[in-house]
Amino acid sequence: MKIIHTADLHLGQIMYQYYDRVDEHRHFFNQLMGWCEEHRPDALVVSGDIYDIPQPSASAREFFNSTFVTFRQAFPHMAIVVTAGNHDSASRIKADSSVWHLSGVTVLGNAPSADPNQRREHWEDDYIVELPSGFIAAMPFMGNNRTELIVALTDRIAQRNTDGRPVVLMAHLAVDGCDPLGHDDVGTLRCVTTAALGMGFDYAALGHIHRPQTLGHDIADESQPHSSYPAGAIRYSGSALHVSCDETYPHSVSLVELDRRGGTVELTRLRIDELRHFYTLPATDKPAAHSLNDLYAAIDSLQSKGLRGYIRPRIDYGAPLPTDFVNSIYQYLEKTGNELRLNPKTIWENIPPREENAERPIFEIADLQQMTDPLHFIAETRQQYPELDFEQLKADFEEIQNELRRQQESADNKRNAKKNASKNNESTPTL
Ligand SMILES: [Mn+2]
Repeated sequence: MKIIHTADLHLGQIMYQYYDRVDEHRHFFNQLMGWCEEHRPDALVVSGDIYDIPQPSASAREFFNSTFVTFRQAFPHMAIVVTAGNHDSASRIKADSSVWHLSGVTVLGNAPSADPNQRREHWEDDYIVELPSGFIAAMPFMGNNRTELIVALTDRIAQRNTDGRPVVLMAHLAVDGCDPLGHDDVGTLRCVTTAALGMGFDYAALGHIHRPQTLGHDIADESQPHSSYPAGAIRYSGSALHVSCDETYPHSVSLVELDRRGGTVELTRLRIDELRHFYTLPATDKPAAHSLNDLYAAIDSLQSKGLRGYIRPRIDYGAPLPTDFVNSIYQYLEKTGNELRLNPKTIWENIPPREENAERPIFEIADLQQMTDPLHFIAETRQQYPELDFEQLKADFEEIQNELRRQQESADNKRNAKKNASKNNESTPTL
């Protein structure tokens, strides 16, 4: 059984609240298309975080649809299995499942109910894709990390798998011992143990952690093109793009070959060529900019090399800058046709030492300007609230967000209904 494993697409991501990344995603899928052509896998699996936000834009949805229709048409015999991650709205993803099913693409949104009374007999089969060459257990993100449901899936496969075919498990979760470098929830990640996933799989194709890695193996191995593991390997393919500037490590897609149940796992890392990289300007081996002109000179030199990417200014704290210098940089970059893009979170160098006893703020102003999620602020300051049950608070926030979303939807529906009603009135001839 041969699969290509990727995850954490984060389609529709708007970088720094300004830049659409659709061309970067297109560049990624062009490479993925090439790898599918070259390696002819039995299945392409995408382990969660299809979109960057629960309510993706129409253009992000259109991009997903047209991309996966293209893959289906190009590779009619390749299974395609896509699951929802924590960034996705499980029910919105599920809403389109039946349409995808018609074209043989498995798209799974909701995790099974935590309440056993709500689950019908052999519910497991809804999450199992059987291929001539093997089985795929596809579990979407579960807010409650009920790993016993994962074990139920692989137990069910064990019943059906009478001829020793290999088993792939897809899930979107954090596992103990993973290296979450670059992950925005570091410190609040709820991990499951590897033991909790059971022994019923040969390869666990995980999503959620953006750094490619095989659990229990040195991260340095990621520079090798090939590795082989005994059955039961647990791996994060890593995200399709570097989702933030902290993720500058190499990204890859995992090509996995499995010979049989309990056999060996042969991994090939297919290195992704990113359309845009992250740069600090001036580079850290050079002096920080002492003026906007210094910064512009560094931008010009990057542009003259034909490089594209997101640049983060590195400026001397004492540099004389206009108060709206960030806008000036945006304007300057426009001449690159936005091939060079601004990460407005400036790195300040040579900040004068504070006086003894002076209180050091937890956040710089620039940090606060960048912060859009109140939970992020609370997470960073939680040591000041020892009584706080952060997980509860997080759940409450989610509930409020969902309620707001529902209200917005019903307001939209009412408005549209009104609009349609008045349109109909206009077209009705008056006698
Ligand atoms: Mn993700």
